[in-house]
Amino acid sequence: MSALFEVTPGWIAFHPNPSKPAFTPPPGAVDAHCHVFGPGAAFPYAPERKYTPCDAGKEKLFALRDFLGFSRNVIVQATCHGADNRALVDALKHSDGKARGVATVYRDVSDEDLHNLHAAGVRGVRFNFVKRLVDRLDKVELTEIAQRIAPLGWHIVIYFEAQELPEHYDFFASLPTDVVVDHMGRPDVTKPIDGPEFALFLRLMREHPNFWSKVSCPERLSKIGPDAYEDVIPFARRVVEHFPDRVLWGTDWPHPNMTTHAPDDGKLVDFVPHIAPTAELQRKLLVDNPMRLYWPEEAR
Ligand code: 0GY
Repeated sequence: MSALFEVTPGWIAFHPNPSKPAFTPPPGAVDAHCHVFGPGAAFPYAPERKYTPCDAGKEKLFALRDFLGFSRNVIVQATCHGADNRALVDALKHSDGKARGVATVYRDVSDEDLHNLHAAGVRGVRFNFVKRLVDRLDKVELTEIAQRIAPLGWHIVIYFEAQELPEHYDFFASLPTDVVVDHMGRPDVTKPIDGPEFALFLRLMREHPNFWSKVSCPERLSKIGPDAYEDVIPFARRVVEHFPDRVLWGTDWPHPNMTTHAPDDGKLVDFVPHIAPTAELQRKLLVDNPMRLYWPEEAR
């Protein structure tokens, strides 16, 4: 509970005691999708937010990184902080260079703000199309932002649900930078993997070599039950095998808006060898690809 903010009723906090994964990530592994929430007393939640989370600060995130056997984080701005990136920047600055970030900005962002975000370690912006998370969806504004961040060498992270892809397909394809799709575009895994919905997402990836995908969030996509992800494996594995050089993976800690359970982060890490079955695929997914996108100056 934050001192200033009342957590959304029914909010499920992150797992207090995740298990140690059986799978050992390769050296230098990057958790490329996670968040920090507040703490609200220091970094207030945004007035336009759709939920108020429990506080989940940088110290806990960095401790989890070490416990799970990862080396670095990519911290993604969550909608509960709107375009106030102070909690993100604070986490980046306290990470000893082991975290980079994806911010949210609106059209009023100044060049100086962008410069400061870059200096702190931000390398991308996130555009959110999920209607339960944001009211703001102005493609003219997003186009302006895309044009302003492109010269910085940043990329765009997009979050949408599978049924929304036809509506936004042409807009996505027009984006001028690398584009990272969160959680495989949230497929409905009860539908056939060879059906039209997932085929459209695969086509986006295939026809646009600037597109990348996070093969993350089985805990949201699975319909099987707490900490069981067998129904998501074929979808994620297909993306990894078809696009091994353009996939990323992350825990999604502290797991905003889970309605059923607090995922065990150790079990999430154990999902990785099921979707990336060889050491080479694991190294690309967890090390080479995120390093190329977020730490290009160090990438092999
Ligand atoms: C995620 C998923 C969710 C939330 C956010 O920014 C956010 O609030 O990303 C969600 O509710 O599905 O990737 O963390």
